[in-house]
Amino acid sequence: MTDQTPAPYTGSQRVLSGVQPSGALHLGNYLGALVKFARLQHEIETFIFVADLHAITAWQEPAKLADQVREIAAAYLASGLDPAKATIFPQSAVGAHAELAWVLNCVARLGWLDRMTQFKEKSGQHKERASVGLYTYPVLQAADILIYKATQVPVGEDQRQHLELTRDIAQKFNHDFGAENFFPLPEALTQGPGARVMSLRDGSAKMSKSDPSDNSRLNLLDGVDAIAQKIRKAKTDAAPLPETIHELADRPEALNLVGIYAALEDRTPAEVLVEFAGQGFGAFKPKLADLAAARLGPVGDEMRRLLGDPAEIDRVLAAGAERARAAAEPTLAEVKQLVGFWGPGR
Ligand code: AQP
Repeated sequence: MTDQTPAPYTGSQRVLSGVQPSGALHLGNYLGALVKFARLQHEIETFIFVADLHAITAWQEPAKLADQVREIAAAYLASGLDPAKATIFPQSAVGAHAELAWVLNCVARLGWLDRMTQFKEKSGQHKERASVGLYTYPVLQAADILIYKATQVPVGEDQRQHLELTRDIAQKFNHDFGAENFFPLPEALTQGPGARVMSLRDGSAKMSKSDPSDNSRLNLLDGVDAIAQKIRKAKTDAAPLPETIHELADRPEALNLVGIYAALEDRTPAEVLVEFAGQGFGAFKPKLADLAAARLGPVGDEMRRLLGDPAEIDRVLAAGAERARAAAEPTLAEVKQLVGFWGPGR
């Protein structure tokens, strides 16, 4: 082992992830994130937060934000997260995230942040009007992960670059403060079906909460009729489905619908094509609509039931916040010591 290769991290394995309360949750969030959270909680200690600090990097109506947080919590629970297994909490209820983020802001380099493509996409043509928070968002994300010394981060493909940045920040912190292996270098768990669900209106854009067209996404709270209608209206082409995936390379909308079908059935797109090769979208879309309604309908129903009892959601979030604070505070105390901040007797 050379000086450049730190010894492997030997601390416990932990999962950390979150979703922003910035709009209606959709199929991409469900397949790219929520389904993975529910699976991982049975395997590894799991922390799942509602990313309200991230949400305010864009304007959020103050009178609605707390309910938006409850809605994400309801989606977590309806997707199978169990508060007895996973720690579920609002990010803003654990101050250590923001405190560590400040320290990591002083570790991360401007040049690293300048390369983040999500900032470029989200700030659009007028980046000087974007909030400073939107720019440093990936550093807060690094703090979210590292405050729990999380080793695995289940996210959609769009977050891969931010995870790379987290690794760079962790490595630089460990190096600068002479604390080899203090922070683990977390891994992005992006693999699996549904890692990148695309818009139903444009196969080259990801399905997103902030897309102005509601027809571009299947929301978890859409009823069965809305799901069927959106799939009926989804952009496609006139050609029948081919036998192999590589024949879909220049048909992004068709590829997306086949990918969604596969992810919802936990099959590969190739297996789906074996079943549907030669058939047109007139035959494929009703099957997809039935499948999507069967998978998402019960999640939406359960969310509605949970949202009818906000006090119960609040109890889950408050208990989770207490557990999360207890897990985060020792790391923050160690960070302060490593950085050399004042403390009694230090
Ligand atoms: N289209 C997608 N396909 C697969 N995974 C996706 N995720 C988001 N969109 C897709 C994953 O969902 C998790 C939570 O995302 P987020 O809400 O924290 O932020 P985001 O990635 O910015 O999600 P949106 O829907 O695109 O929101 P807006 O429009 O507000 O930016 C993440 O793991 C993400 O990868």
